[in-house]
Amino acid sequence: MLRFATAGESHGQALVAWLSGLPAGLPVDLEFINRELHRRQLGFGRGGRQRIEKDQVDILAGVRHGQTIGAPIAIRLENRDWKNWEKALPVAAVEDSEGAEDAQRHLTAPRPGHADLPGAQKYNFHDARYILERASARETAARVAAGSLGKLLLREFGVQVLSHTIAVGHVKLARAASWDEIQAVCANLESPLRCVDATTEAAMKAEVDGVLRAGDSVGGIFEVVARGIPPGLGSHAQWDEKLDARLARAVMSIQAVKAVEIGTGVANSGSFGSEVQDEIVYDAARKEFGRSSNRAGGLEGGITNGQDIVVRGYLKPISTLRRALQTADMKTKEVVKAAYERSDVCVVPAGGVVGEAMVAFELAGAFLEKFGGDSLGETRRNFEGYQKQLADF
Ligand code: EPS
Repeated sequence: MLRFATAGESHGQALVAWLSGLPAGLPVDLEFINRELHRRQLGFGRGGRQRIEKDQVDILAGVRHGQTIGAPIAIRLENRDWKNWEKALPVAAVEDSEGAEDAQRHLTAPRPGHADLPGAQKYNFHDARYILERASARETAARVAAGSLGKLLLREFGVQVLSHTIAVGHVKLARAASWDEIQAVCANLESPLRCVDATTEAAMKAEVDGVLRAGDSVGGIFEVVARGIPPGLGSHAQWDEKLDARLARAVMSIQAVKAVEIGTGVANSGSFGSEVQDEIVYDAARKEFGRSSNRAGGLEGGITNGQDIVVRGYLKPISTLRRALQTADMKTKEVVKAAYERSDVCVVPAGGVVGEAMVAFELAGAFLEKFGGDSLGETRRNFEGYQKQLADF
């Protein structure tokens, strides 16, 4: 079973990821993983933190001589900012002394929309510091490292997982993006918002500029597209085996995501069946079933159908606002302005990279459930046997 978990606070020593279940013999391309980590750090609207961090994967276990060995993989990502937080968040108990309290950077004015207050209530701290440190989207760096290993497995079988921005605030891409355009926008590390359309991207940039000036923040929509996934991953047979449900959970778990859409699911709910279902076609030369459109986003009955997998994540605006909203102090219970600390104002392009990681990881898991294999060669044999079954179908 393919699994991963992360640990680490935003301003702690490091983030770590633990991953298990990849077959042995998978080549591990460190440059690829570092490029993915770099892509996550980009985007117009990020805060000052990205000038401090330079995420680079440090693999501690499970990879030797450039390949997986079937053992659990342990990954460490340094937090360069830790040196500025050592005094605030030491591991050891803090002695009572003058100034010790201030050094801990308590946060008692919870930000509406953030995990600050419910987390503090749940864990019984009258300070949101411990909560926000872990709720922080800094954690997504560890997810991208883990997801990039899922991508490396899928890459062996001709699958690519990419993303692009389809909305920032009120500005929305009004047309479909082609695969070539999505590939180009993912290859272009200079693209400020990772939108395939230059005019729309300029309007998106203006939207971010506006909120920067106003001390506000803005959300948006990213779209993840996976190409090359064979039909037959996931299952209709049981609720928790449905791959659309699993993908939705994986993307919904990303910080600030408040809605997930598969294909054009939202628009489909307001259309007639004849306008929504993708008609089935057969390509005799390739001995392949296909669809004349892909409104289902590559999933029917919770099973992949061979079309592109399309998953959209809807991000709410970041809850840290320079022009702070009203809140109630956790200690004094007085009405105050919510806390403000350095933050991003728009994370949609980075959200897309994290979305790719989560989708890739979930697809890699479903792929290994179907094809199994303790070594990559065994996985490949099983995959090829299935390819033959499909061709003979
Ligand atoms: C975040 C707040 C900011 C972001 C951070 C997520 O960090 P800081 O409080 O250190 O300025 O930059 O994201 C990252 C560090 C990252 O690498 O994505 C938050 O509160 O969620």
